[in-house]
Amino acid sequence: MQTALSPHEIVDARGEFAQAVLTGLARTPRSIPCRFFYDAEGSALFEKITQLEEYYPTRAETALLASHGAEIAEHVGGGVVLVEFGSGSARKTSLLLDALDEVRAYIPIDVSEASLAEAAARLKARHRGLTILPLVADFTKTRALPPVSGRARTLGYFSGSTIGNLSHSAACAFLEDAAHLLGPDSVLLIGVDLKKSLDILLPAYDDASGVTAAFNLNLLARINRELDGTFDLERFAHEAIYDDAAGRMEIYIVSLAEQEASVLGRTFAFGAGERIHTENSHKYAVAEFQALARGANWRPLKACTDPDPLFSLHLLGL
Ligand code: SAH
Ligand code: AVI
Repeated sequence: MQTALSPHEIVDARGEFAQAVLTGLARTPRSIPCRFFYDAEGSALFEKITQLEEYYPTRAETALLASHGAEIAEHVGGGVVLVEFGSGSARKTSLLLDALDEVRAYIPIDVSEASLAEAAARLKARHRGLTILPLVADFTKTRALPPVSGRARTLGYFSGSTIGNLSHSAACAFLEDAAHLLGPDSVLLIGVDLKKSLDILLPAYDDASGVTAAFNLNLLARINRELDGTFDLERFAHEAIYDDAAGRMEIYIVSLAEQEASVLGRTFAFGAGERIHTENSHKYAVAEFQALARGANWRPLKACTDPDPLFSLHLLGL
């Protein structure tokens, strides 16, 4: 198993982060792509989010996998290669691995090298004999998978409603690319968060103990650590709002005062109340997501939701 980045890749990754931050802070309105949340610290904070009382998606998807795993496995058949996009801690994946009959190989794809290494070690111990081929990569740009000997059907798994962090057009492009990556006859299982009341949504993205705020503000801390940033974290705050027309949660970092901060020697001025947009989290009704999938040439095979309903699991075929 090889997950360590080469020195060149480390320079490239830092260069990509630097470029995204410098261009994102220079544009109006300011924004930085949410995939940069996930350094080792950000991945650990996301893990804490998944355990919060207010953050229902992880609990709801886990319950759906526990109750529908056998049915999903029956649909998919035995001997598959399992490819997971944005695998993170891959805790839910164990439920899928338990349900599936004979998994030829498991290929987790994630930008967080720390998450991949930790998850691979845990799954290796928990699922003896499982071949794990981790890929440190951006799942929107992955065009080839590590080779697995012999022909096998591929099952893609995109959990946690991470697809909701993409715009509708980026989600559609992702689904089209995934069809090519996974190959003919593949199936795709996607966890998708549902539209719901603000009483539930807002606390899920602005919890009482401030873990989501720390997760969001870690982006500034990461800039300070990796890009010689001078952000004073005490003078910025977390903001989470729901945009009804767009059907999404929007996450911002708000400047609490008129101030300046520099990144790699470049200085940026912030007015009091000025925001940096750091994340969108789109919510989809079941039929809305099925229409998006059809638009990307995937056929909805099955969809299930929990009784509340809070969350959905979609099985798509080609
Ligand atoms: N699937 C897990 C983790 C969700 S958090 C769960 O449901 O709990 C989102 C994960 O996707 C993180 O591990 C993050 O590092 C990864 N990620 C985000 N954007 C990515 C991208 N563009 N390419 C690859 N991984 C990405
Ligand atoms: C990973 N992703 C699906 C999470 C979400 O719910 O959009 C990230 C997150 N942002 C704030 N809390 C959780």
